[in-house]
Amino acid sequence: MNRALCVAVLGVVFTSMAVRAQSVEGTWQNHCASCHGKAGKGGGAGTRSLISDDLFSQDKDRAFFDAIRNGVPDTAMPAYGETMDDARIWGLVVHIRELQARGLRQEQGSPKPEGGVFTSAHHAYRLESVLEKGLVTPWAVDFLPDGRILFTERPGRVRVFVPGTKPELMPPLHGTPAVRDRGQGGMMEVAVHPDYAANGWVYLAFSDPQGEGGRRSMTKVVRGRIKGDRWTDEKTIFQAAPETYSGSDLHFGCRIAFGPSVNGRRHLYFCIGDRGSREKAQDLSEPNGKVHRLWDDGRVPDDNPFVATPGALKSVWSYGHRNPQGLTFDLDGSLWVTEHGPRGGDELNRVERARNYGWPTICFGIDYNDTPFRTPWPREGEDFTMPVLRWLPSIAACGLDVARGPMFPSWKGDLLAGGLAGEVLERVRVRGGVLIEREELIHGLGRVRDVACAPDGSIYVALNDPVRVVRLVEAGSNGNTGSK
Ligand code: HEC
Ligand SMILES: [Ca+2]
Repeated sequence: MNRALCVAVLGVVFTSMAVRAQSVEGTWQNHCASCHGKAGKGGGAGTRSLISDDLFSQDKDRAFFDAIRNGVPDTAMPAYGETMDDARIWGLVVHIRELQARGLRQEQGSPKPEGGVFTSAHHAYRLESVLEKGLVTPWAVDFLPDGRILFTERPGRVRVFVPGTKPELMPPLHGTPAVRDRGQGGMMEVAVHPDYAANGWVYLAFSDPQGEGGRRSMTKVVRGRIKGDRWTDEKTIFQAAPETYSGSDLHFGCRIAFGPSVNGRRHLYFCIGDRGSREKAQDLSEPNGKVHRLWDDGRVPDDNPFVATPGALKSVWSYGHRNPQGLTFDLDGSLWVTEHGPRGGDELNRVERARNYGWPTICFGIDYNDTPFRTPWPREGEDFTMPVLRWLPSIAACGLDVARGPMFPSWKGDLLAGGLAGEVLERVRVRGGVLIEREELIHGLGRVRDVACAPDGSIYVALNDPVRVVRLVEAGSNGNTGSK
């Protein structure tokens, strides 16, 4: 090798080593901001602003990646594929998404009511207060057919609220299971059986404490009945093996959804997060990072996908999930899950039998310390199901339901997704597995923990910080019936 070439090669090696150690933010400031601007607003060397709705789209992920890697012909945009690895190039796309989200929020603000009325693509709506006090960290909301509303509180309570009465008049049910109230754990999901009128069953999912001082825990599912102010007839539906309990207080997952009736019986689906042990999401012998499926009485269905796989847990329905905290069937019978990504890359996935959703091998996010992870697309030989929608940056997806009507008929069948850190409720329209439309319905009122469509079609939202329960009620249709 001649000296000049050797120096050139070493130069590339050193540059790429230096670039690798850098935060994504640092790379942007050193290599990109001179033309695109610190905040992505453009101006240098003929660049346009990256802050536009058009460019803030997941359809542009690949195009952005390719532009950075290969350059843009006939413009000043250089190719970085020689000096940066693919992971860093993807990290820069993630950084652009963060700049766009910030910039667009500054320009457009949050949905704002006029005279109390919010306008959106197909309906106008008002926000009505349901509860301003009386709850501590409400985690889940569901409805009894007689109009009573069930709330869980993460510290370990279930309350029954009669609309119109004072919040002080909703004492917690006696006899609900003990929980480990630490970190992300506690009393989490409550779900009323769709055939409640006939069977009276209510389901709970929570962090079940075990061991000395109850310091280890794992997601557990039980069902029981509510008689007066008592929780009775409790039966365990799912309890993981003792060795799966851990001291981690992260990623319990913890939502429940019921399948359609099969000859008078129903399947029960529930999700458990990776509990901070990411590799377990790929291990079929572990409950972590899975959507599970049982009969509603806890028995394992004979036709579950892994019943005959040696070592696999028989309840596993799908795997490779990080921390799913939204789970619902839509009106076409598809099951949907929303899950938290790391820094960037929350996902909306259509849950299909036996499929692998990729965590921790791939995801759209980067590491929390702002260093790259890898590209979000499967490589040759990897067989992962990709999300229908990814949130970049993350909203900390939590709570998912479907608009069922009769209120808001033009939203019927649309998914309603909440976000904690994003403080957002979004309406998401997917048809035939394809994302068609999305819009923010509320933003900035608090951390959205759960969303639930009431029997009358109004949409309940449980907020944390500050604690509030509100509902969206129709304020007149704008005459537009839907499909864009
Ligand atoms: C010397 C100026 C210059 C530098 C440095 C530069 N770009 Fe560009 N970039 C451009 C121009 C010019 C375009 C094409 C016009 C446009 O899209 O604004 C472009 C286009 C892009 C696009 C496509 C955007 C679109 O509108 O479709 C992306 C993404 C991009 N650049 C990212 C980066 C990143 C990341 C870096 C740093 C690693 C970088 N650029 C460095 C000038 C530059
Ligand atoms: Ca995934």
